[in-house]
Amino acid sequence: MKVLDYLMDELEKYPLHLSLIDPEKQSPEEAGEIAEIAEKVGSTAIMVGGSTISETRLVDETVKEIKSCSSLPVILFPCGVRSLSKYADAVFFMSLLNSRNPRFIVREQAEGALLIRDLGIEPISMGYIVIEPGMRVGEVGEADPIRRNDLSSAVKYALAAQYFGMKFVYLEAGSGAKETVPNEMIVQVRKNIEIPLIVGGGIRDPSTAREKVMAGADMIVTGTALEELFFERRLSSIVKTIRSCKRV
Ligand code: 1GP
Repeated sequence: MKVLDYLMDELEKYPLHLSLIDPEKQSPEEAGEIAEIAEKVGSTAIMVGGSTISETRLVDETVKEIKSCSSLPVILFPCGVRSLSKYADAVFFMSLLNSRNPRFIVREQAEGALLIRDLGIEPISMGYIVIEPGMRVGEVGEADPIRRNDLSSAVKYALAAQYFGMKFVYLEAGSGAKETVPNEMIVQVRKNIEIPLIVGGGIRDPSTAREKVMAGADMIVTGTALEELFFERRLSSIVKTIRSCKRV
């Protein structure tokens, strides 16, 4: 089954949680252990990526270890061609729509397109929109982050993603952000698009995750929360909370 079909089927049942693992933040073996726990507590897929990956080998080793410890699909969340691993099931083929640099909108993607085809990784098209504060990904991706009160720009970019035929929209506040994507922004974007909405950046507890889902997020990404010691109980409670929310 294609990963996109799997995600869409799961979305029919409840809002989803995706676990983001940055290969540069732990050893491949530790990444495998995190993935095993993520699967145990009900996360739907493992995303692998980070803003500064320079070594494909590290991504390969991390993905291989994750695959050996968990049966969840591994979806690459690439910052560029070097983040592509032949061992992954799929790749978010993403365009950083509010970047100032064409490299992050389409050029790096063009560089990777043949490789993705030849390696047989499933591309899943996604519009990626960076919201203030944007953090490291906002800097590296040369984004003009959307201001937290600029709801109409968020809606315009999200609708543009839909009109481009992208499968998902991702509103990203940046990894480790103190301020998450504003709930009202999620409400407005949800009201104006028909494709699933992913929200991430700074979500580390069940009540924040619940707010985002109640505002209209279909999928919640957490990364930093998985890097903490003894994260299992907290992750389990985040995932349970997300799954128990009634969709808007
Ligand atoms: C970053 O949105 C993700 O791309 C996850 O952010 O690390 O803050 O969970 P956190």
